[in-house]
Amino acid sequence: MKEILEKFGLTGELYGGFDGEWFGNGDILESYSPIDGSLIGRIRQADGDDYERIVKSAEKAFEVWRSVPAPKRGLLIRALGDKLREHKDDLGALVSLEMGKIIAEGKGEVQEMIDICDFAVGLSRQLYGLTMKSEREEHLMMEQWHPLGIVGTISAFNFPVAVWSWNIALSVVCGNSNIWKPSSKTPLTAIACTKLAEEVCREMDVDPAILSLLVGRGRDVGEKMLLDRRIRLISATGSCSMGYRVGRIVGERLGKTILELGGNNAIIVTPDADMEMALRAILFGAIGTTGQRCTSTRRIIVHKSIKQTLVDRLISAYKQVRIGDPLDPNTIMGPMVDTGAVDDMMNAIKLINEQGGKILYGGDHLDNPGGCYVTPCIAEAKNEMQIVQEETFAPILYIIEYEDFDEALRLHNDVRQGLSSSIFTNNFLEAHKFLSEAGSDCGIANVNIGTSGAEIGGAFGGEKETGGGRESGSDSWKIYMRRQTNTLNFAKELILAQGIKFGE
Ligand code: UN1
Repeated sequence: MKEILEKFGLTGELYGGFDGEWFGNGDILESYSPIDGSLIGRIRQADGDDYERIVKSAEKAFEVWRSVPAPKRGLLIRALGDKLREHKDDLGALVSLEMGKIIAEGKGEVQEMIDICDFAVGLSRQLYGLTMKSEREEHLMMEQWHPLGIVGTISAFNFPVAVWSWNIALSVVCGNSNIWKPSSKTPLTAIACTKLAEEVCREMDVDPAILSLLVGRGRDVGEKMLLDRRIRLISATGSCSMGYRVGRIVGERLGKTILELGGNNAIIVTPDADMEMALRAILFGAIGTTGQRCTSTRRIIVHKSIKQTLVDRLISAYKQVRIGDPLDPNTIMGPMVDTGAVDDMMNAIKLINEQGGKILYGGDHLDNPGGCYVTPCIAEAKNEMQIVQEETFAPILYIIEYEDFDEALRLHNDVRQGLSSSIFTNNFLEAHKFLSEAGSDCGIANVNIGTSGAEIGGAFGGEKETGGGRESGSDSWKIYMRRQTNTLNFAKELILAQGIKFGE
């Protein structure tokens, strides 16, 4: 453990503020590893005055950065991608150490960072606008995409490094300055990433304030970010209740938002499914990251005729899950992020029983050091149960049965969230219906692939209470820029649109 921390210089008292220099005048934040509950870091957080300093530095850096040609901005992200390649294993291990996901997933998360960097480098030469035919003679219409200003990223503990990269890799090539407020549960991984970004900026002679860091209390600095008109876009990942607040406060000042909120993701398993493949996908979706992905599989909507077989096979697979130290490559499921998360899971299990559900497997709190280990849970449930309607950020999987396909689709969409979804079927008609406008209402809909583990090339995000934001691939970059429509007159007279004659 010590070794990993030393590799990133994360020893002694650290500072949570960065604008080219490291500083902080707020309270101390302590970081504990969920592996055994040990203290792994002490950080002097940024306070309200520090916040002001960071915003001023970001504003100054933006004035220079916005005029650097985009393909040159791309070179910085190429160098960041290379730096991440070099540190993939160490950073992956640090993610495991601080938030508890297994090392394979920790490294996978860093790989997502590398992938989005590659994507953004190509993008830096493709920030295209359109040209339009003008209705007036000798006129040209076109649109340009300009940098926005300062972008704030508020990230959650579960993807403590990748969410930052999905935002900043695009935002930096789009020409913006960035301020990152990470989860208070994962400050060390944020400091490590910012140090790597600092090195890259220095090597390339770029003001590191374009990648500033703000480790601080939500009610001090987080609140200020939301209210601050100088922050043009807030990209926030977290719970739906957090998203309602962010959306309301930023919306009141007509700022832009990307909201990546809760999911309640289901897999429909039909009688025509490849059972083997479905089982593997369910296992990864429900247990991966100890059920703490926003894309985790929470509901299985299974046809009555195959329900018992699926449940029996799932239970025997769950029995094989090796639970323990996430840094041990043999472990399949690590701890939950903290004891508060375990309490939430135990409370949900109580509610499942009270609301008429039935625990079929697991859901126990294990007596390991640190107190963050549980057994994954399978429960028989009804879709309309209150607890099923909520996102419990834990490895709890609800089994819900259906009789006809339309009922399966209705149950599938009958939740307030709309992030990810999937169907396992080899029936062409069912697969297409699922992807049609009358099918899944989620931002992500898959066939014969689980709900989690999306590639960076697609736009990532969801509908309804998931918030409607999109980040990562496709044309998600557009929200990090402002669109300008230009009309150029090369006629020798002034011609008004709509054929208006004025004062002639
Ligand atoms: C999240 O849980 O916040 O699709 C993001 C996935 C990952 C991203 C998860 N690529 O599971």
